[in-house]
Amino acid sequence: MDHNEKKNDKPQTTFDPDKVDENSKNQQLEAFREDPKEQYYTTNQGLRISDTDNSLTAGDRGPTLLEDFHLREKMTHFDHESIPERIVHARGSGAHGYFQAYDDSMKKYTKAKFLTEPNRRTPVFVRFSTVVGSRGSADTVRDVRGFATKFYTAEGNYDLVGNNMPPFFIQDGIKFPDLVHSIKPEPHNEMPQASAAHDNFWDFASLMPESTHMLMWVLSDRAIPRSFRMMEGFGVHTFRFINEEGKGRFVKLHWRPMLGVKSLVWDEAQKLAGKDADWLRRDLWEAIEEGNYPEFELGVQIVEEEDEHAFAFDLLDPTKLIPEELVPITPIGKMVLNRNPDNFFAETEQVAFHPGNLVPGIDVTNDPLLQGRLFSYLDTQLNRFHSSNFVEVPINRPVVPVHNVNGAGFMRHTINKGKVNYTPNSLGGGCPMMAPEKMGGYVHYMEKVEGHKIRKRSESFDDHYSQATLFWNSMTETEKKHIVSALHFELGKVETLAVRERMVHNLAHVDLDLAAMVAEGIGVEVPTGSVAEKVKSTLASFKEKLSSKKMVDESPALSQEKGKKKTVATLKIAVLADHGVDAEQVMQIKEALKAEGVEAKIVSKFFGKLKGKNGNELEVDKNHVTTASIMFDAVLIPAGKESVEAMKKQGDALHFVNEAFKHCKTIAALGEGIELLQSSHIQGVDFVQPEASSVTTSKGVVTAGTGADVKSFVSSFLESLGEYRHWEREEKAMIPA
Ligand code: HDD
Repeated sequence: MDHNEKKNDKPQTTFDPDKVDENSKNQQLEAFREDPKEQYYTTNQGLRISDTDNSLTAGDRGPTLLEDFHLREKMTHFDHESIPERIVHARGSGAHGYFQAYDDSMKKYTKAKFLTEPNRRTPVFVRFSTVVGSRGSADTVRDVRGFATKFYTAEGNYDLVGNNMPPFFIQDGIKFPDLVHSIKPEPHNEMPQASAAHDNFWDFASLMPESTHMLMWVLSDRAIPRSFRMMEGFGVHTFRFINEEGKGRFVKLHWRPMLGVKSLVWDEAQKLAGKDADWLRRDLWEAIEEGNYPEFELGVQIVEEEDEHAFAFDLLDPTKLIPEELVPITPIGKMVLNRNPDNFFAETEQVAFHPGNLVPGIDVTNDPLLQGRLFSYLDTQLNRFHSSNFVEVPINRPVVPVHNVNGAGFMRHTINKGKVNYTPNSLGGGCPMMAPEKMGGYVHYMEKVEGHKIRKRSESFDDHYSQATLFWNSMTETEKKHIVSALHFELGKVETLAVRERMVHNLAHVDLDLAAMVAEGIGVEVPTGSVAEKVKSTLASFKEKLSSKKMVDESPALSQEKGKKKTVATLKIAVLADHGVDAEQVMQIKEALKAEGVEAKIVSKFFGKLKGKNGNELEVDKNHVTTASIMFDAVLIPAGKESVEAMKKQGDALHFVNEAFKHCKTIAALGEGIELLQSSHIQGVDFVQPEASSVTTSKGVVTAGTGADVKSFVSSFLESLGEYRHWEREEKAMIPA
């Protein structure tokens, strides 16, 4: 020990943490990359192979020989190519990038260098995921999305393993196996895949009132994001920041997409699951390939320790959020995702996250869910990798050197030098040494804890409904309708009446109108009379008990619609066309949209070149067989008599417009293009041909006369597109899309 202490004050390594930058991880990975370009095929031993198509056999039609080392190696490798998929979050998509702090203002709160050094770009790897479905399941199912970030910092790896919703279903990690068992496909018949809409889940949920707040989020449009690039991320738990002076503060961490939060509509999500099960994965991949790098701003809510008990909820209760109206979110830096992985398995599948991967300046709290996670993540990697050496897999390695005495084990890569593999030692010169705090040694926050050993939930975790009600009260009418429809779907799939009844009873604690609207759709009695009175008095007594504490009745920030960012960049527009289209007009519009980062694709009956009305040609990007309106954010019908006449006779073109209309997307038509709208089966909007030179907009339908200026058309179109959905149409769409 003495030896260690002596060594402690010396600068101990040749490694220079200041050298860690945006490229550090990429450079590290380069050493492990393989490129077959202009190379011979070899065995795993490096032996060149002359034939990999035929086994070694005894004679022309004889049996295969055991001595065929190439066949055996090839087959054995293939037979062992799969590893267990993650028990949750099995389906995911990853991307590389960097994080950069805006300034050093966080120094007041945390000594975590990557959050306080504005000149440093810290490499990151992010994995977005669904929770319930298997690796091959569809992307657009109703589900929570995982948002896990590994920061390869100059002080070691820090993992922020969050979701796209701020609360969680349960309060204590010990309930996680039950939650996951209930929501996964039922054990006897392995159905349904990637869906909570079955008896087991709702049975569990109805018996776990603490899940009610999270359920409101899962039933909202947040559970069907338009893109991983257009959803928020939340650390969920209250963590702790610790500054240089050792002072601790509570902190909640948030990711905010620069493109704003956008969602699919339920019908679209279900159809996409069939037409393009990789919708979110493809979107992320293509955006990065096209140079449209997803960006997220990191924000923090900081609470002083003195205020720990100031709120009407417990900061350690992960089923609660801190309303922004009580503690604002301060943006502290930005993450940019600018590189796709080279290999899905090596990187996205093998990346291993763990909320216990911390760096100085950040610590955990006693949140019982977080405490459970601190055990589970390391443990689950052992199931996936069958060795604790998974940390040596390239994607998991920190960009700083690793020195310890954890040797050996399956697939050990590191060659530890010397004969000493224990501490304390004198034979190895006391190395590797302990680092005191001032040399970057991690010191756990010295929180005072005392108490009896008990198996009991804290009373401060008892209020399961106030924040569910807060969420409901903060929604717009449209958002409320979507929640009710989602409940009709989810509970409509539940066969056991008693489960449906219990859920309605729970919902009555959130809002009696909500419960009544849900009950009506699923054959359950609306809670009235004494039941309703009892619910009201239970809630009133909670409110009374917590009346001296900080809380709000409404939080507009919770509503995706109220906080809508009218961004249009990277949205995709379908231009419906056929021969005879006004190709010049299309090119002009395409250019103008491109300048705003909006991409227009030509969609037609067949691939090939369309002959424009003035002889110009237009290349078709997508044909009707392989695409659909659900794969675009808006639809545009250019002028061109012959083109429109042809499309009026094409069911696919008419359906395209009709479906986009019912999904409340922006639709635009120019000149004769308006006739296609008139011929479609859209109800509730009169498509009047505007004056020759004018542009009109009604309920997100933009129409331009034959002589209208392209510039003013594009500006009206972009304005409508910024709204993203025109919900006023939902009422009109009597017949589903
Ligand atoms: Fe978890 C994976 C997020 C509660 C146990 N979790 C996992 C992933 C994310 C989350 C994003 C995927 C990581 C990746 O892409 O590889 N989990 C959360 C959040 C939670 C949460 C935000 C609540 C605040 N999780 C939670 C609890 C437990 C786990 C309470 C267990 C006590 N989670 C796991 C796991 C997984 C996992 C079984 C599966 C694969 C993995 O860890 O690496 O350990």
